[in-house]
Amino acid sequence: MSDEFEGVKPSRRGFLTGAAAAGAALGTAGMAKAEGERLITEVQDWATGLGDGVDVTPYGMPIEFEGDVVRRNVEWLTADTISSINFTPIHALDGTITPQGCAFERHHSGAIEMKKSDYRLMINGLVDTPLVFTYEDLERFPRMQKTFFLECAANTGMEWAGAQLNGAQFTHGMIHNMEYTGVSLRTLLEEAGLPDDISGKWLYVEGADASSNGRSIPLEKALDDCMIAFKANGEALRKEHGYPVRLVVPGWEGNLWVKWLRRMEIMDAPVESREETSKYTDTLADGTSRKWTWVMDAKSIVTSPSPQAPIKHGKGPLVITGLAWSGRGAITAVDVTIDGGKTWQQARLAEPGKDMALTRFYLDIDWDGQEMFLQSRAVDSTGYVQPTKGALREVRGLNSIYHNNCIQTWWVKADGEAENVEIS
Ligand SMILES: Nc1nc2c(c(=O)[nH]1)N[C@H]1C(S)=C(S)[C@@H](COP(=O)(O)O)O[C@H]1N2
Ligand SMILES: [Mo]
Repeated sequence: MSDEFEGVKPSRRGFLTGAAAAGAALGTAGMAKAEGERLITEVQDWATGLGDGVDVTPYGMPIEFEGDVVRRNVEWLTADTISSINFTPIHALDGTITPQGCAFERHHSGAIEMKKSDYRLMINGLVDTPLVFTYEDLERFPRMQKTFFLECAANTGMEWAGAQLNGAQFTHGMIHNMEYTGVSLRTLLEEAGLPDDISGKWLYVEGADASSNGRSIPLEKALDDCMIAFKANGEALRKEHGYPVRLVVPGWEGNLWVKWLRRMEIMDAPVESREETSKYTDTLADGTSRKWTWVMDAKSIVTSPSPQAPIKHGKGPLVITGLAWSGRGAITAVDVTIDGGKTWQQARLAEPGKDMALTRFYLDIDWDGQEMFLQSRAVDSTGYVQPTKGALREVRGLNSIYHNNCIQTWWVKADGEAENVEIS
């Protein structure tokens, strides 16, 4: 063994001590018993024959036993599957990156199929030179790579008037988090030549699908941190996420992240399109509405245990885990309560929070087997604290849809099953 490994290899004594300590901790929980473990002591089928060759799976799918980790619909929201939505199985995922294959989809007129060779992107309006780029043109600009969450403004929107949907996938699954590769929007807009004075200017963005999903973005935001992405999690965007090119608008509502991006026009006023007037406008408690609520405020959710991820192992060591995010910056802390908010404990962040990306949190407890009212509460780098449902309702009333970032409660019963409830 070469010298550079000496320092990192655990000494035999250290290793044994570690193993003994772990054994003791697990022993109290009644798990990890060596005695009578036939899966260890007897030779199994998979060890007597050969496995698949490397030619069997040119592109891999999850193993069949994970077949329930899939997008799901809510039937009464899905009368029409073309202008519709499905949900990410966040209750069954861990870490922070959402695989494209189970990342929720939202289409206003279905997912369209376009070849890279047919792709064109136009920049026009108040620019020096209107331009049309091919896909290959876009690949020749300096690239950037960053991870961001996309949350539909309607995520948790069914929960305003009461606890409705039984599962984190359904209450909070209109979210995904991917590592994007692409070109900064500023780079492209500068190529076309920006107006001398950008203040008060807008960028109207639209997609190539029949709905076009046109939205107006303040030019300041477009030049700040937006990007046009052609890769997600290292591979080409999937058709349903906008292949070959989508807009990435960090921290802002998903509706602005135009898929199959086709045209961007610099204007001196917003368009006030359907998607930013009759939709994506928030009704308030007094019946009036507010618009231009682009930023997704800090929010968190316990993904397990939860209604679709009940506790099956009984009392003892329990890993409570979930996700937190903020459109205004990074998550700095997540608190968890098991008694409906009487007492809070600070959860462990798996990694320090990153700006406008999902953060994974864990709280390891010794569960006494009694019912719990489980909640999580996110704090972001602006100091903002995720509000209770009651506090949010005071401002927003019961008839809102979008931007519901309230604290969620799971009632975990003594048998480990969990239910979506509200506590007053
Ligand atoms: N062209 C186009 N872009 C679109 C949409 C659409 O229907 N057409 N839906 C928007 C909405 S409302 C959301 S929440 C996100 C969803 O992105 P996803 O399908 O990748 O999850 O895309 C946005 N971009
Ligand atoms: Mo959305």
